[in-house]
Amino acid sequence: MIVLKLGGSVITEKDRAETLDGDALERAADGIAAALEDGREDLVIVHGGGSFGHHNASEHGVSTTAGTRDANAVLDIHGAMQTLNRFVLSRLLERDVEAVPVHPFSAAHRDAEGRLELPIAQIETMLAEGFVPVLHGDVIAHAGAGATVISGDELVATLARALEADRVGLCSTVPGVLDADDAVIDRIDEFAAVTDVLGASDATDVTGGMAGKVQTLLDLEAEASIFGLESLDAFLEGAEPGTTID
Ligand code: IP8
Repeated sequence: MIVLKLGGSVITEKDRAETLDGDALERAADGIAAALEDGREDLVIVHGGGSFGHHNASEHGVSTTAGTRDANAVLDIHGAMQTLNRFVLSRLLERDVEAVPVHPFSAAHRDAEGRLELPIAQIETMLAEGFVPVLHGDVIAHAGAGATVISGDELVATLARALEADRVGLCSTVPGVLDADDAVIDRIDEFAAVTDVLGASDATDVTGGMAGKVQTLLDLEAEASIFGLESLDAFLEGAEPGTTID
């Protein structure tokens, strides 16, 4: 099975609040629909926030570690992510992909150590029944902190482990992890080999930085790829576009 993340910056116009990149989302939806038509492989999709969610979170001072106990703030952030999720679902449904929402706020929480607890039986049942679950970065209850942000990347890592994914794909705004000359690095199998270009990995860097993404993906059993939208079809067909991390 495959866990695929559609980066928020890929499917939205990052510089304009709550604006979809309609063309990019349609292209991604076309690729997903074509891949599922060709040969059914279980697929779980996660999307990020881009111009949805992030500005609401920062207005309310909420991050992955700083929480809120204001229900209005929670609804603001969650509502923006739900809106984006509806757009993603509708583009998939238009193409006969049996996409259904899983809203992390209603399904998951963080424990007092900040660890993500995401029950997986619901998602497994959806997959077994032929649905394509679509999760998203969100705000979730956090023991001792109110509610904090959960990034799509964290969800991807947790899902890949719990569902024993065969492959993980991060569809990003860049064609892969770039070296000092802006060339795509084909393969990364240890972090030490890329510290020069990525800088040291910071454990708190979970919402976007490439160093954090690479470190998170290196820790997974499954082989992972970071690639641009132009390579989504190739990834779904089984190729290894962009940077492969294993
Ligand atoms: O774009 C963040 O998800 P990400 C979601 O994957 C919110 O970091 C609510 C800011």
